[in-house]
Amino acid sequence: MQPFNQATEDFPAVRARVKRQGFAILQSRATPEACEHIKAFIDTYPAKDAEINYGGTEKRIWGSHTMDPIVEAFGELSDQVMSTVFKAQAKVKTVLSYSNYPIPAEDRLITGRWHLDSLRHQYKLFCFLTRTEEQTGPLEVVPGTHRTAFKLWPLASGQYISRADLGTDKRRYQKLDEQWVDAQCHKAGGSVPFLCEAGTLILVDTSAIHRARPCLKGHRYALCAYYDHF
Ligand SMILES: O=C(O)CCC(=O)C(=O)O
Ligand SMILES: [Fe+2]
Repeated sequence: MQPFNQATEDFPAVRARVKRQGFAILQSRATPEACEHIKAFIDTYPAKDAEINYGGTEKRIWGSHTMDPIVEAFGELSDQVMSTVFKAQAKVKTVLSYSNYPIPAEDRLITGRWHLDSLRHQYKLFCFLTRTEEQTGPLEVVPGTHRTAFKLWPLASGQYISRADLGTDKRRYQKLDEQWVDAQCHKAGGSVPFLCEAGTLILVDTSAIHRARPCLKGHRYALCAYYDHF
C-alpha cells in the first residue's frame, strides 16, 4: 500500500509561498486508507502512555514515527519535502500523532491559544487526517507575521518578550494577548483557518502567529513532523 499520493511538487513555489505568507499547502496527500490506518493507531494507543490535554479531549502521541510504519513513512516524506524546499539536510525530530474532540465550554480552555513556537523561523509539516471545518478545531495562521519586518515592532514593544520573562525560560509569545492578536489579524486582512480535505499536507513557519482553534464539534486527527532550526 502506498500511503501517500506523491504529486510532483513545485518546490521553488512552495518555498516562495512559505517565505511570503508563512505557509504552503502541498499537492501530495495521504490516501484515505492511510488516514484510516493512522486514526486507528491513535485510537488504540493506550491513553496512559499518551499526553492528555484539555480535559481529556486531546490525545497526543509523541515519537509515533517509531511506533507505526505509516507514520514513519510520513516522517520520511516530510524529510524529503523539507530538504528539497529549504535545500538543507532535514531530519525529523519527532512525529506527533494526535486527536481532538470537543472541549468543555470553559473559557480557560478556549482562549489564550494564539502563540509563536519560536521567534526564529521554524518549520513543521502537518498532515490532517480528517476533513477540517470551522468548528472542528482547524489550525489557524495570521499570514505574514513570520516576517522579520513584522516581528520587529512586537519585539520592541514588549509584546513578544516582556521584562518579567528575562531570566526565565518563559516568553510572552508563548501565549499572546487576544486583543492584540485581533488587531494584527485585522491588519493582515484576517487569519487563515485551514479548512481542508482529509489527507492534506501543509508546511507552516510556526514563528508566525498561530493557534489550534478549539474543537467545538466533531473531531480532528492530525500528524505533525517537528524539526530543529535549519
Ligand atoms: O494543532 C494545531 O493545529 C497547531 C498546534 C500548534 O500550535 C503547533 O503544532 O505548533
Ligand atoms: Fe504552535
